[in-house]
Amino acid sequence: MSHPNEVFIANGQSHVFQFHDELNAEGQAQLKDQASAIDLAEIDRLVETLVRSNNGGNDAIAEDLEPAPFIPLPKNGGDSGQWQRARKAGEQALRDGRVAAFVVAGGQGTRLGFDAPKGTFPVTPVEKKSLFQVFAEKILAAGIEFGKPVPWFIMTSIINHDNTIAYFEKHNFFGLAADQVQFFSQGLMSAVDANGKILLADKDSIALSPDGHGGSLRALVRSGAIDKMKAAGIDTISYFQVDNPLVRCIDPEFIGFHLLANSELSSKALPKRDAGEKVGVFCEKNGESVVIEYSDMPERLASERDANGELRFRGGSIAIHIFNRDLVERLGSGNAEIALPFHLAHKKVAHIDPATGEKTEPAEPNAYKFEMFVFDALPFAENPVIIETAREDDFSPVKNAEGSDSPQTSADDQLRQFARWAKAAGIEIEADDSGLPAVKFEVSPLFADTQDRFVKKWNALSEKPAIADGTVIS
Ligand code: UD2
Repeated sequence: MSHPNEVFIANGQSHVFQFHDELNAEGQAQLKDQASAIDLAEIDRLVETLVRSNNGGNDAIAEDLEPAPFIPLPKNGGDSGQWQRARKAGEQALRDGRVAAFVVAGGQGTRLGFDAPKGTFPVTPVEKKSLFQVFAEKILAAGIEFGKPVPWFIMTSIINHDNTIAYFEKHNFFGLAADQVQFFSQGLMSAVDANGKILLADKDSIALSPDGHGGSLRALVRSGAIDKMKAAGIDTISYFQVDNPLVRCIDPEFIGFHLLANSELSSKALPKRDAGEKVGVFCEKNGESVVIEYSDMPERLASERDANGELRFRGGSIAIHIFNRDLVERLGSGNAEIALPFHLAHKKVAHIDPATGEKTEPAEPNAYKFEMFVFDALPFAENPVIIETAREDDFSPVKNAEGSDSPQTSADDQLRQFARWAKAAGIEIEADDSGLPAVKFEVSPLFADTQDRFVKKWNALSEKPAIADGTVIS
């Protein structure tokens, strides 16, 4: 193979090696390593189609949109028989060992301002368990309930891969078997300037960032995770994000809906809280299901109301999906014809000015980053299914340090859930109008991770603990 320098010269990117001769051997090797991992043809194509035309990949995206229908919860008019059949089918798939859990945890977590892998952030109200511990215990509980351990795949990125693994090792994988948890790192993309020139983060390194959660599909294939699933007889992948402690990592009803419909990609929707809520929206465009990200949704459509006064485009996407393994293989195989599109993000990226060799901290966005979004898989999927879920049982993410979607709101939502379960079991708990209990207590996922299970387990306890501030039911 030729030295990457030659390839970079041929592609008008010679400046990447401009400081090469000033570097020590280690710096030279690092630069060469990073450079050889870049797909210059892909960068060229993206610069042509996205940066030069400056359309961010979103041109005309919001034309001809209709709201996508979703299967309502029984309490909102859904057919309870259908939900029961789904639950049975999902439980059978879990007993048969066909399901893996998959969390995408490669993001930078900048909004939270937490300088460690986001999954290690403490979230539960009493024990301050981390996001990763909550998920681990839910996955462990599902394995115990259905008699087959559920394998868990965790996508990291170069930013947090080693720290994530070290964290799990330190905590003995929270009770899971070490080989039940598999880590792999997602791909990277180089940032470019407005002229399509690749930016140097330092003289010996390229400005690289994770390729978006949509990069998970090709990372699942490239890392060999998909082959491992195949070998283990897994065809159903339960996908969730790292920031949401309420998520039902393994949800038999959801799995059942997916399998009974022979779906390649199923999604959970919840009615948007208000027109401005920052979640994607399930839509139909030319007869296909799509998710339109909130930032691409025209205000006019986002706030449109139907005859009942409800938001017309109300099916919010909370990034909980089930993928069929074949779809991941197809989309992650590297065939450009059927790959996810890239979106453009205009960001501030500190870089080395090729003219002066000095590091520049831009005051304004100077760089374009390329990211894939996993929900762009939807139009490629056969028989997509969208089911409604209840916000209080599936979604309360930790995104911001304060205000909405913060550690405080998420801990409160967990408390409300525990209080609802307690009430359903006949336990008297004082709570305010929003359902927030007066005492802070916590239910371990290993005791119960649904209301039904809680009631059953609670009723079976010979000695029932008094619930007070700091009580942990485990
Ligand atoms: C995402 C969705 C939004 C809604 C919301 C629900 C997008 C573009 N928007 O918004 O529609 O569903 O979630 O909470 O997805 N990640 C990686 N690698 C990356 C980038 C992100 O693993 O390169 C992970 C990240 O660790 C996190 C998840 O993807 O688990 C979400 O990323 P985000 O915080 O950028 O998404 P957000 O909140 O803008």
